[in-house]
Amino acid sequence: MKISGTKDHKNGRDRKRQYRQAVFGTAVFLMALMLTACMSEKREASETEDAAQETMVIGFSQLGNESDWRIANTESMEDTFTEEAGYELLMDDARQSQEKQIAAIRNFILREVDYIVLAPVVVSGWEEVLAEARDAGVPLIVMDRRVETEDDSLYTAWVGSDMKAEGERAVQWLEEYLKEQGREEEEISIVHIQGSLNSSAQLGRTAGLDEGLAAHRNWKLAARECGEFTQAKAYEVMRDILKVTRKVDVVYCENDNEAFGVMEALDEAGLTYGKDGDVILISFDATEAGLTACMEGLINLNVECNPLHGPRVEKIISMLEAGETPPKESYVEETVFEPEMLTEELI
Ligand code: GYE
Repeated sequence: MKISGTKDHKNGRDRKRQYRQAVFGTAVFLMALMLTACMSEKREASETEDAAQETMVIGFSQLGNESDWRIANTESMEDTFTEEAGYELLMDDARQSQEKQIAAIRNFILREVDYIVLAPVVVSGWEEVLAEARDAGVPLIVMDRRVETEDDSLYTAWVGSDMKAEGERAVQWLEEYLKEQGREEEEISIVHIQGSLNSSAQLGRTAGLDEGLAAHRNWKLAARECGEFTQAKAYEVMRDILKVTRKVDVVYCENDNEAFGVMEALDEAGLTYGKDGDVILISFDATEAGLTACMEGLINLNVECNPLHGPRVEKIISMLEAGETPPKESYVEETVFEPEMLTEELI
């Protein structure tokens, strides 16, 4: 199977290389005329040229900085694509704006980077700019969240988590947990704090819960609000929900930062939560802070979502450089955590 962009990209890189070589060759010729005696300078220039050719330039459009997960994800990219490893990482923080991400991709194309890595803020609206990257011959790797396109030749590969499976794991756990407590017939009032709307993380985790709601007639959706994956926004929406109802059996938070915001609001309202509390708290990500809260019994279930994609992206790039075809989609294996499973060493 032909990998989109790869061949053109190789041609593009070859052209760039030929161009550089031509420029370099002319420079060396002139130098030789002017400084025929100065052989050492020529040698130095040649070494510099070799080093320049070896550096691979990666344009990385990161969607923002909203959560602990995101920070860990950015750090993983920075730790992988280092100068010592032969890379120049050009990172652009789009601050949750798709427009900014599109502008960043266009800028990377203009700068003739070798690869583009995109962590997309939303699933839709990418066709045009992805086609521009493909037509320019720059391979584009989608990381973490997904893009929805009919034409999957618009990107080279994707690596990330199965967010719907994460939601399903949470729902399955809740089902079993309620059964253990003899509450399978009881009316269960669920508050749902969603992540940033139209992101594949939100869509997948929401779809998982929706399936659970459809399958259990006694599960009732008491409220559904967007917490934007942040502690501050989740606190705000949860505080407002608690002004309307205090009958809350479960809060389904789509990430750890939201869970912390929800805890603040529950604390203020005098409601208890977690292992020994009244409200069952479910969260996603399993960041260090999230797992610690889970170990302490404040979060009943933390569904893992692994942010350390740097080495995975690098593996895809290495395969492309070697002329191999990386898998179009790579899913990361993940699990779930309950308080009893966690120790400080594990975290
Ligand atoms: O769960 C959330 C982050 O896309 C999986 O984005 C990622 C999500 C993650 O901000 O914390």
